[in-house]
Amino acid sequence: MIVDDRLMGLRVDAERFRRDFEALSEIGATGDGGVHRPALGEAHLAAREWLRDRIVAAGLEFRVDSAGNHSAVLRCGPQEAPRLLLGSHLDSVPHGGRYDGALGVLAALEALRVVSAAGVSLSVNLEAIDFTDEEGTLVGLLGSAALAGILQEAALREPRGGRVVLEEGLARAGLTEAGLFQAARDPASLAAYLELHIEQGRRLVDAGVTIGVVTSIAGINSYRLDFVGEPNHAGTTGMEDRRDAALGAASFALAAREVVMDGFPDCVANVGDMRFAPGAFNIVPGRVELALEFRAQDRDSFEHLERALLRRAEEEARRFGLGLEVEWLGKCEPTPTSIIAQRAVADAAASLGLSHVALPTGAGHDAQSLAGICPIGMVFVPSVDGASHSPREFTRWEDCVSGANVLLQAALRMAQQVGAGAAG
Ligand code: HGY
Ligand code: MN
Ligand code: MN
Repeated sequence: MIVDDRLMGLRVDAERFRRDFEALSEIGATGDGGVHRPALGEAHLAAREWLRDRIVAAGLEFRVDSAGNHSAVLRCGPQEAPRLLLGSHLDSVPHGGRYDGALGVLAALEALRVVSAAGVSLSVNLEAIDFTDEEGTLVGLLGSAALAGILQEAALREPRGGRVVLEEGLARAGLTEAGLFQAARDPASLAAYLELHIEQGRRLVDAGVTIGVVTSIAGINSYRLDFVGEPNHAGTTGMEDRRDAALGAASFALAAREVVMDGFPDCVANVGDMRFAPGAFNIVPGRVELALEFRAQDRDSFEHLERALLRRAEEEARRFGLGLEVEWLGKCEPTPTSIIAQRAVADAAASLGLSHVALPTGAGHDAQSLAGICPIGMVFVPSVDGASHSPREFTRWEDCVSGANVLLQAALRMAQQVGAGAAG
């Protein structure tokens, strides 16, 4: 992939990029190096306001769609040319890290500023985007699914974060459920989507490699499992007479790990929350609501693991004389990235003299939503210790700058592909 010399020489302004990153990391900061910016909460909305100010200050066109996705647009191509999207998400998990999502949004903004300042013309227009609720505080991949036109009504009926949190968040942000379904883009208007993200694992750091060329993104499936027993007096009910919902939930959490370790070595399962009801020291739990999520890189394992886990939940409930209520909360399928995007990322890394390796990711990303309507690609940079979704999340700044330069150079290669009519 030859990119003309002027474009080959473009680099991000590392100091400006760093100033943005440090300023953004202060919004929702938890004081221990992390951030707490759950989607459409006060801190997240403040981060979006800050982003809007940076977009306007850069002289870029600011846009918000009816799913709340915030964008900067640079019209560096013909009026009717498709948009090449670069982006990620500003929302975080509760008490998460300051790199997850934020790094990709700021690198996208920086890429547009560099191309704008260079005054170059491309065969595409560029858009830097911050997607709403990537993390699933509300639904998960909400803004990107809305933009891709794949958001399902069912996903809003029993969202992962619960109806109340969703309704409050939409109201706080001035969004409506109906509006979510009006954010879909015409696939012909999108040239491709590229995202810079921290790896959130330890493959790159263990291998001493700077850039990850993402080949596939894990499928994620979520269920709420309610183990139903009988509340009773914790002091006067004999141990044999109890229908203790906690026993079923606890034994299932252990069993889920066993199912994966024994039969699905490339998959993961997580019991991320358990809510006890009535929930008091002196009451035998009558009900335990358990949050189950599991992930796989291929559809076959994804389907078999789902059946194996649900079957085991039934067995553990029966074992303790409990009922089981199963609520499916939605999924996104295992998603390969586009070969042309992988090539553009690898070529960009090589042109910058950066070590790089192809790898799958166990984390979910907005790119999954867009895979059905345009070519998608992801650039990873190393996570020290593999830590993420935690204040311990850390990536060396020089790796952040390298990743942003790879994103920029990969975008220029993809733009050229579109111009040559190859990125179909
Ligand atoms: O959960 C994930 O994999 C992503 O960080 N949203
Ligand atoms: Mn993320
Ligand atoms: Mn995340």
